[in-house]
Amino acid sequence: LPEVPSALPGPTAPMLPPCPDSPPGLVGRLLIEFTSPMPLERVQRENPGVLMGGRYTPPDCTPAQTVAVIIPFRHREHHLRYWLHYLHPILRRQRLRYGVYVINQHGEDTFNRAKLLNVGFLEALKEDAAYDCFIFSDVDLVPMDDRNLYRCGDQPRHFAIAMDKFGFRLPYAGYFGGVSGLSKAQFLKINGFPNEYWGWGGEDDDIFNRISLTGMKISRPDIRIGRYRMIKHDRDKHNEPNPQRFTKIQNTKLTMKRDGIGSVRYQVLEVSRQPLFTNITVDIGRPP
Ligand code: UDH
Repeated sequence: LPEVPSALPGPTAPMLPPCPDSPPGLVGRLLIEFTSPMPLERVQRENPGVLMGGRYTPPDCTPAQTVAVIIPFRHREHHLRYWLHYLHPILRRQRLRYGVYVINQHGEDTFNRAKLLNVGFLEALKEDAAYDCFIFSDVDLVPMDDRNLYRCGDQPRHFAIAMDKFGFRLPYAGYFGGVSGLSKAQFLKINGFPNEYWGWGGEDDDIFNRISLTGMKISRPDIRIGRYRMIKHDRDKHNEPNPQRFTKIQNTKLTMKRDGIGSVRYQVLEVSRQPLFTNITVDIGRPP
């Protein structure tokens, strides 16, 4: 007699085994460079398995999590093409069920990275309530090793711990910038990210404070695995260093209760599903 499965698979969902903790097809250290031209058509051609809006589900296993990758964005199309070129194949090899959300700040007022990330959290959940892990990634950071798994764990995760621009080391012990990941529950526990850091700097330290103040600890990969290349660029217009950042990060304990995911105000201007990502253009206002 043929072996009969103990539970019969439904008509639409074939029964797949859980995805393995250590995906078998990883290659380890990767060669990352940003000199060859990277037309979007090429990136699309090379990633046929990615569905409209930048969604992917492994064909051969059922992942434990559904991951929303959130990218804060304005005027970095050139960087985004490299990011998509390198990250889609990596995330696929990591056997993730994921979607990529580019949160594009409308207009030319001062940039606000952390507020855009809050918007990304809420808008991704509107697209798919199944998201339970959120990876927040700058558009110019590409991991040099695919063993750096873009998943969430029992503590907030910092991925970009050894960037080339910092000599492949942490710049300081409490650094939480570049690429980080929080489960939905961890994100809500810290009331999300601050909305009141306009311009460059400090918001990642505020997030670090929120995590410490709620009794959580940062988890990090091995220093040999958490290596990143950053695409070299000049300082953007309208993202000048924020002179208030030093005093603001002294006050996280007071501000985090009122300023966060519970108080974010914005207006979505456009949601557009592209072949390799979902673009959400948003008006987040301007500094007071
Ligand atoms: N970002 C944009 N557009 C902007 C500003 C920021 O998309 O106009 C996003 C982007 O995802 C970027 C992230 O926000 O990766 C962080 O901003 P950043 O790259 O400016 O910050 P970083 O600390 O660089 O990487 C600071 C300026 C470095 C100048 C170096 C001159 N040699």
